[in-house]
Amino acid sequence: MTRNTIPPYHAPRTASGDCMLKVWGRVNSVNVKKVLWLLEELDLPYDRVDAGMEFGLVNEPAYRAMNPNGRVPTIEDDGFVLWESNSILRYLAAKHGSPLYPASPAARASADRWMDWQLSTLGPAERNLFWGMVRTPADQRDMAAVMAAAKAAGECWAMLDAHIAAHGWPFIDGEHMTVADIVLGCYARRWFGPEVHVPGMPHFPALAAWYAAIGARPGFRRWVAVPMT
Ligand SMILES: N[C@@H](CCC(=O)N[C@@H](CS)C(=O)NCC(=O)O)C(=O)O
Repeated sequence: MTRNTIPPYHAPRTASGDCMLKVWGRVNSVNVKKVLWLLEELDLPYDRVDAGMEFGLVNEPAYRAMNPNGRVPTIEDDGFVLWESNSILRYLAAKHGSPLYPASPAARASADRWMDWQLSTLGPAERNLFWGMVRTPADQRDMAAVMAAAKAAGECWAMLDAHIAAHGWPFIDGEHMTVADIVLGCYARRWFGPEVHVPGMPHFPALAAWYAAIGARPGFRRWVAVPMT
């Protein structure tokens, strides 16, 4: 496995010399990418510490005290510790009054719904596709599991493709981008990427148009478009 070479981001300091916001997590994690992309959208200063997989740290008592799951990402924001990437996105966007987390209850719930769908349905469906094709040497791949995951993930993406096509919106939930676009955009990278291409993957025109649009966001280009490792 190659180490990701993106240098840590050193944001401008506050008057005391510290960033209020600290992020723990390796940059090749899909869940960390969500947070880093959002931070780019919000233009927030932060410090990041590599953690997880080859960087370790997640089993250290001090890290476990923050995040007993031993997973990444974790954030600390002015003394408040939070884990679960989708919750982190909701928290940061809400705290900074960003329209990325809409104020109206219905629009907010709809964004929440797609984020929950990623956690409950899409993520488990596509996991073996990513892990098999990206994190497993070719001669050790369980291609039956990879193909089953490609089929299951395709069924999920077909649903989102139909949703986007039916509404004709530029973003998942309407005319404006939300945190749901960030979450699903990070996962769409794992569907459209050449790294995971296997025979028979269906083409989804509406999904591809949406993916091209969010793919132009600077946060996507910086953190998500990079080669998957
Ligand atoms: N539901 C959690 C999942 C967290 C998770 O599983 N993160 C993975 C990286 S994507 C992880 O920590 N893997 C172990 C490691 O990096 O050591 C979230 O969305 O934050």
